Amino acid sequence: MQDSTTDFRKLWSEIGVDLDLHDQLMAGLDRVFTHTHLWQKDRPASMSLFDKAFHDSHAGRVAEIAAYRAKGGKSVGTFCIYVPDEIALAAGVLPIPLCGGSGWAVDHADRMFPRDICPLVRSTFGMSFSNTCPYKKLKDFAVGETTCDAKKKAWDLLGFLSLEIPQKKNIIDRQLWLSEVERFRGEMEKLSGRAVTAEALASSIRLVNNKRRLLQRINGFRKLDEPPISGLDALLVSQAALNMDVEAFNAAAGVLVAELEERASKGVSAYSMPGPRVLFAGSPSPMGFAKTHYVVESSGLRIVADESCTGMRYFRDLVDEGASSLEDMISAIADRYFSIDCACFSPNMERMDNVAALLPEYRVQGVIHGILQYCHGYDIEAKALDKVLSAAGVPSLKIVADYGEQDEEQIRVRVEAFRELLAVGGGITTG
Ligand code: BJ8
Repeated sequence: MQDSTTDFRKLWSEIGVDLDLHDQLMAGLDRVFTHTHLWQKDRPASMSLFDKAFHDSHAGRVAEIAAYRAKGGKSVGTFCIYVPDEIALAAGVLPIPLCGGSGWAVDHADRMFPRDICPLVRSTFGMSFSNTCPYKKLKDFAVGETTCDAKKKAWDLLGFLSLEIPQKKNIIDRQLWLSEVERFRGEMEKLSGRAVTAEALASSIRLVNNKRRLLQRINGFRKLDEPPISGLDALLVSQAALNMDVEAFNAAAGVLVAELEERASKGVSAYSMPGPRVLFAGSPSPMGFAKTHYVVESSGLRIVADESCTGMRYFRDLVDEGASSLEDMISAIADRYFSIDCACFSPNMERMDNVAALLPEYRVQGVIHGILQYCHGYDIEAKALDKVLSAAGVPSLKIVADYGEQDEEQIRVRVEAFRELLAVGGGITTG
């Protein structure tokens, strides 16, 4: 243990990490993880693989990427699930999702960014500015995107490439998006010096599709009366899916699927108490942030589905594997990513339809709008979603949260009142 810890310190130091501040960051992440996840009884044994992935995100995974680069490989930092991993992988470039989930890092963004922007952006850049992000010097390139204002203005300041995500879904928007996907391919080829071939792209499409299929299977178990995996653990799996090497993730997810099958066949539940079934809808919860899930589930509700980018929005749709030419594969990738229903779209009717379909599928009794503070897209869109929910007789509760822990008990009071409302079959919205 001592040796491997020492090795990581050497590596962190070589890649410019501030060791003292990084120790503070890691202590904070460990403490929060223990608080939010390890109170649960009856977790699947194979969740230890994902607990390890959480801790490895600043250690083993960093060493893997450093080793890849030492052999001449390249990597690209990304901040959104619109960036097509399949293309980067086919060019031999490792994508590294860099969205921050650490509350500790948030204040470190203040020297460049205003305070009234979302904690995801502040945490990401707080880690970078404090030199506690081990990926800062391990990335050869960074690609942002024009989703929300906070992000697109950040890329301007930092000089990152920014993919233009259309804000509407008309034919002209799809054409624009296809040209942006092509531009991304060109950038990845330039970075690696390797052309994307049809063979390499077909293989990366299958690999990433398999990851999404495994996530679909894992989350499918949450439809059961007694889900064998909690919402908190399903979130951790989705967070790990974004950080781990794809093949390593698929192997770990396969082990978890086998265990969940067995637990399901024996009726083993992840929950020790009965509780209402709720859907979590809204902003993403990057690795390190699980406050809202923690408060909701430790208050006796069961999150049976996540409609977010750390949930279904990431794995619901696959790339069509039927194409054989490179051009058709790129087009299939553009289509798949264009179907993402982020709140940056206007109007965003696909999201309304997708949520409406989830209600009967997961037998949802209530919806938690999980909104990150200052995430105006999801915050305002909660109103439109509430119309859909009210038509279906499903009540909702909106929780706007930052990454701090100080408001947990205030949130708990509101969640417990919502649980009582669901217990008596109430049908009002408590935004
Ligand atoms: S596709 S949700 S990953 S943009 S939380 S930075 S939206 S203010 S992360 Fe996102 Fe892509 Fe959309 Fe998904 Fe802005 Fe909101 Fe902050 Fe956000």
